[in-house]
Amino acid sequence: MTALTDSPAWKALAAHHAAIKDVHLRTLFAQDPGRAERFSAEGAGLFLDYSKNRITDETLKLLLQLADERGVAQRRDAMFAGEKINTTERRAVLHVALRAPRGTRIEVDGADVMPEVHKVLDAMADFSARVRSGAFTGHTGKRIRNVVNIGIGGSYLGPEMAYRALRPYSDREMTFRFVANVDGADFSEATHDLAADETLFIISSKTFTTLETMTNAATARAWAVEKLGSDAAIAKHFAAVSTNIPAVTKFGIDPANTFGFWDWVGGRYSMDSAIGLSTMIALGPDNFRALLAGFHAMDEHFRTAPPARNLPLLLGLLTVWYNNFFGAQTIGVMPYSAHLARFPAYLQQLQMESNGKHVDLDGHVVNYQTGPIIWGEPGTDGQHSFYQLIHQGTKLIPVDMIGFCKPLSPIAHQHDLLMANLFAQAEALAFGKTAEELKAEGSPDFQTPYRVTQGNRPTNMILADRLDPATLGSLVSLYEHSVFTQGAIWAIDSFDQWGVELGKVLASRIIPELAPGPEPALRHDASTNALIARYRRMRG
Ligand code: G6Q
Repeated sequence: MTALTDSPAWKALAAHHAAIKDVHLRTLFAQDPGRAERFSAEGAGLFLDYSKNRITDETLKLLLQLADERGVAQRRDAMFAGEKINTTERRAVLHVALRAPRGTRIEVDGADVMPEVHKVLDAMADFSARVRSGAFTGHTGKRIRNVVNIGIGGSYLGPEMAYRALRPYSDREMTFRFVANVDGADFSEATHDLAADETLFIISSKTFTTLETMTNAATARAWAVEKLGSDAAIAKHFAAVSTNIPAVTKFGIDPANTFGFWDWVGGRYSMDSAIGLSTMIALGPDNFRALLAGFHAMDEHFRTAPPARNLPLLLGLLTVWYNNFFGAQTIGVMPYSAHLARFPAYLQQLQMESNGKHVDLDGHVVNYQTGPIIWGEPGTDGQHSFYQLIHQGTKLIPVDMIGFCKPLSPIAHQHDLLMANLFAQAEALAFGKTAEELKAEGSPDFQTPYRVTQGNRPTNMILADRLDPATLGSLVSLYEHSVFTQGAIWAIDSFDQWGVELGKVLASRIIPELAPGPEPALRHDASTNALIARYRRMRG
């Protein structure tokens, strides 16, 4: 394949960018009142208005041509067919199988994976139902009222995000906590008010070797045994989710409480696998299946919708447009929903671990920018903090805004205020306020330069009916496939994460050097040596 920057569409986009980079959204809207209708698309319960982007019909045509030239559709079909598109790990990438309905056939190495997927889902449903009904009891015969998920990264961010997002659908009689950090404070804070005889720990770890999770799992075991007075309590207070069943068995967790998944599920793509066990216990099996159905609806949309109306494809291509042609380094994601407080953090891993790569699939260092930095906070909170920089700073920050037409909260009258702010921010970012407008409004002259808001700041507006399980599934899948689209354009492996390995290796070298006793000979750089020595001194 031609190098990305030499491809005809890329070159045409570069020339096109030079021609339209200074054109204001005010001009684009004035010249083309039909653009709001034309630059919007709908699918799997989500509506996307992308008209407030710095694009024309020509931009869209060239971006779609780029997707075509780079074989995005072929790579997508290879993923859905179970081909080993994660080439650096020689693995299939099949999170789409986790939410495919019964009866679908998806093969990896000639074997249909779907019967196993549904077997695990059924086992999770049975276990969840027993925990929720009180049929599953703890060591002293009491029902389980607290669930603590112990896991980190992909084995944490999804479950926590989903629980917070869908709390109104959860069993309010139960408490759900999430422990990720190896900082003992995380475990202490999560458990300080919990009764051990009513608490279930779910150890969520694909590998069952991760330092943080194994350390917290050992702490949880000691906590439970100490409070319940017997090793036998482990069988009644621990469940596990892993691909490494021998390690789970060695830890002492009852095989009946153990749920598997497969190497073709990447950690950051695993919230809809058994890693979602805490989600299923919180919401109940039916709501979890609705979540999966939402994921699947967007998968089908991505697989079958025509390119010009394909939401994940469009979102991915717009990211490439700003990242590579406008030089935007970051993208803000602002959900106008307090329930989606952890959604930006979830997307941060999804996007940055997937597309933070500097080598292409052929092993060559790339000569173009890859994955942007993702960050965000719920609106309206962010408006009273960092939005100033987006409105009037010197950096271009494209923003995705997410809103829901119906509230989840019973305090429904506040919802119009929330939505008014959502629409107002997108309007202000796009159109700003000119000196003339300020003057006409009577703004004092001396303030005018400071009050001018340039506008021309792009946004995508994603609207849905209501934040329910299916909508959350669809929303996550939208971003998964947007990330996929970007990775396919940049010809990188979006499914490995070699960059996180080095730090892990170095930490394991330093751990024994911090052990109590005489200071060992340190052979790091001068800075690291001095920091270790200072820590040992100050720790006492
Ligand atoms: C995700 C990453 C990473 C992983 C954690 C936890 O794609 O691989 O975030 O999920 O390191 O790993 P385990 O589930 O194996 O404990």
